[in-house]
Amino acid sequence: MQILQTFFIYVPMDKLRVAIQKSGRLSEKSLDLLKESGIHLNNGSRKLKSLAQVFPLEVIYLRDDDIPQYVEDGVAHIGIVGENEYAEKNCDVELIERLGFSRCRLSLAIPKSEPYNGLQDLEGKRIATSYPVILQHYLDEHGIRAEVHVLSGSVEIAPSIGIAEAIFDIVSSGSTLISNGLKEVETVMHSEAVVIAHRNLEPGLKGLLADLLFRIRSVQAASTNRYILLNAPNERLEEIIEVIPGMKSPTVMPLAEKGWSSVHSVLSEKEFWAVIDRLRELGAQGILVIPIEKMII
Ligand code: PRT
Ligand code: ZN
Repeated sequence: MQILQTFFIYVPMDKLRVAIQKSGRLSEKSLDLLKESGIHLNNGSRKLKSLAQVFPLEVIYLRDDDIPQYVEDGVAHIGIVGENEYAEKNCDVELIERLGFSRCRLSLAIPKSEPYNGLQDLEGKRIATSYPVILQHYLDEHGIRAEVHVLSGSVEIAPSIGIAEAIFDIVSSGSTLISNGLKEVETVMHSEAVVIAHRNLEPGLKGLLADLLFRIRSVQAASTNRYILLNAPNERLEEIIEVIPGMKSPTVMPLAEKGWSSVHSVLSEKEFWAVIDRLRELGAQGILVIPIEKMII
């Protein structure tokens, strides 16, 4: 008697491993972005890692400073970090998407009372920073020789305690500089949260990354666009359509009242007020503006 044996070969499905900041300015927005992209994680309270429920993805929580190296090594396939951290660590990873949140800049600042006539004033000075690589690169590029003094935190107090004449640090609202008696003299780089990826992802992981990016872009497009509905007098319809061209072209439907149409379209947040003013000039009435949840382009 022949015994038929069936072998089940278990092939583990690829999971995209995403590194996000464990706790800090990037954490909440990074998690929100995943959530809005339909990625729900199955342990609410943050642990070292969590698994997504429907999408094959796993999140590992790390200090932001460590994320570029983990992505370069392939321990994480992608990561969400500040562009400043990506530039400072100078790891061999690919920047694949700018996310538009956690915006800040990296600037040089000196005591408010000091005169400033240009970068040459920093020649031979001590500059305190947590970003020595970006700073040194900038100084070299501009032919300035200064002493870079590396501090891991509280950089803004360096001039007042006499360990540096200038600082190079993250600035957002500028209030930290002001409250430490400093003034911003040069903006060296602008930064926002970015997605970085390992350079040699296998095809399966690349496919998952493409799916994730598609979702992220849909969320981002939705957040920067609004759905607009208005009533337009028919004699100005062509001009109104020119002002709000929409994704393909606006939807135009006749109103019950003769001589009027209802126009539906999509409007970018950037041009929002200028367009609304123009529409009112053209006789549009009953303008409604509605947030969009997802935008599949
Ligand atoms: O613990 P871990 O190492 O993970 O976190 P971290 O303490 O190194 O970083 P975190 O959470 O403070 O910041 C994470 C990222 O957020 C940074 O790398 C930036 O990309 C971005 N970001 C955006 C900022 C700020 N805005 C910001 N304002 N990071 C820091 N600041 C600090 C800055 O260091 C300075 O002390 O806020 C102060 C300046 O703010 P203003 O508003 O007073 O100008
Ligand atoms: Zn950090």
